[in-house]
Amino acid sequence: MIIYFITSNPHKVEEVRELAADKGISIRHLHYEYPELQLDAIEEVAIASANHIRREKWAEINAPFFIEDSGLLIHALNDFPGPFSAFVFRKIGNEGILKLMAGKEGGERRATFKTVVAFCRDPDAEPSLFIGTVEGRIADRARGDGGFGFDPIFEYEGTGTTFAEMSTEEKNKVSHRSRAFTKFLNHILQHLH
Ligand code: ITT
Repeated sequence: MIIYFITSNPHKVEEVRELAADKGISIRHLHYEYPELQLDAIEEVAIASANHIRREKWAEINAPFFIEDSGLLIHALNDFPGPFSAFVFRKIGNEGILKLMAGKEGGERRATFKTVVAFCRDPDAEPSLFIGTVEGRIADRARGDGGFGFDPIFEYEGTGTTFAEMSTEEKNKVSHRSRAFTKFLNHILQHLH
């Protein structure tokens, strides 16, 4: 069975391909920049995006597909940027986040990374969701050359290293994305493969 991953972000594809290969599932990437609505929760954005693609592009894709929406939730900022993560990253980047966190110490720097996978199996059904989170803290400064996005400022709570200081394989052992995709890929293996 062919399953399409619709995203404009090649880093996501690299991480997910490794996870899927480990389970013997092959993923086909379709590069498509869909309009992302600004809604209050990452889950709502994922559902709205999947439904938009289902309505507009099913005839073209004609196969099961998934998208995923991810975000960084900083507890001291009332879980900002959350569903606005892509916009905030584009506008102020990691340096801007570090400025917003100036003067915040210890537990005040706690943050959660979250991934919501929305899977559409057929053209008439609402998407199914698979969610993964990982806890960490916002580093005092950006560290590491790997990964993408907020990785240089997100310290994984288990080791204190940032995601950008890890290889893709190491990040995939603990990340929000790998936790969401492990649930999703197990679902595929059990029900569809
Ligand atoms: P899509 O086409 O899949 O939507 P995107 O890069 O816009 O690609 P998101 O909206 O899910 O993806 O991402 C929101 C922001 O969070 C964006 O700036 C990403 O770079 C960043 N991000 C997502 N996952 C991340 C991760 O694992 N590590 C660091 N930053 C991440």
